[in-house]
Amino acid sequence: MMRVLLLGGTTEASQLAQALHSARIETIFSYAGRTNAPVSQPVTVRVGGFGGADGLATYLKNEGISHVVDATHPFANTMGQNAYQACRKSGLPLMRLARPAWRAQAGDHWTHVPDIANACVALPKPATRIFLAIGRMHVDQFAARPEHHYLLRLVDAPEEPIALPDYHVTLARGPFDVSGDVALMQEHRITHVVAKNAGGSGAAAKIEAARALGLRIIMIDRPLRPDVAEYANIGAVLAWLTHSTERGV
Ligand code: 3Y8
Ligand code: NAP
Repeated sequence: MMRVLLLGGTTEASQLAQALHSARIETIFSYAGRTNAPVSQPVTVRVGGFGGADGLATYLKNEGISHVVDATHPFANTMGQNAYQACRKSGLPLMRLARPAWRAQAGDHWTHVPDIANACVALPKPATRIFLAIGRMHVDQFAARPEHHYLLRLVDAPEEPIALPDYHVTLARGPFDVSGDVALMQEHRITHVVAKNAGGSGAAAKIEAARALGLRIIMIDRPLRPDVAEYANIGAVLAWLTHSTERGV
């Protein structure tokens, strides 16, 4: 009897939940609980951490999970590592639904950095106006560069004060569109964009908008993920699930 744990929090995870529901495959959709009111799903939803890899292994056993799909964001690195450890310990099949990374095109002005701290260092010298579209968690690191004006796009209004002297918050939940992001960057006279290489369509609008406006992008490359079977599309995941069940995994 197939019972899937879908580790979600991305556009593709929500699309997969829809497909699993239509295929009548019993699924539990899991959110970390990072936002106040996450998008609703057509399957059972659970919210909150598991308590590390061991907590997840216990959850898998208690809930009789047969398959785990890691459809979390490419930067949700701890969740990815925990899922790998827990499934290996429990002997359960794990696969990752991951969208290909974005690639610079001719004419783009990208500076690649390995992490947020290096993104701070890569900011230009003269004071200018930066679009920080990397969520709430990492904003305070940019206090190291107080000379700039920052446009912050957040999902929820910040509860604690932002540690930057000069910023503007815009509240929005993606997926975003190019014309909206072009207008936003023109309105705020943005010269540079800081982005994570999330891939996929939900966060791509700002990349295409920056391209259209000829802006520089400081692109944070993805962290390495464990060596797990990885698919880029929903169909492949459904085939993997039904195939691995036929194989009696
Ligand atoms: C809680 C679930 C769906 C999912 C939509 C995708 C697209 C919109 C683009 C920008 C970039 C950013 C951020 C972003 C995008 C999708 C997808 C994606 C980027 C929600 C969601 C949860 C989160 C958590 C949130 C993080 C933050 C990151 C904002 C729901 C809306 C910047 C990543 O305030 C916080 O603490 C926010 C935290 C983790 C990154 C960070 O490090 O701060 N996502 N985003 C998930 C959970 O609880 O498990 O609330 O509905 C999901 C989506 N966010 O169903 O359509 O698929 O990527 N999310 C980044 O890519 O850089 C915004 O503004 O251009
Ligand atoms: P993270 O750093 O990898 O995870 C930190 C902890 O959050 C994990 O150890 C786990 O807690 C819990 N967690 C993460 N994802 C979870 C899930 N789907 N279900 C249950 N618990 C989860 O993750 P993050 O970067 O904070 O991202 C949190 C969520 O936001 C993820 O679902 C991710 O897909 C989504 N998201 C993230 C980004 C991003 O830029 N990071 C962008 C879009 C969406 P325990 O150790 O207690 O189990």
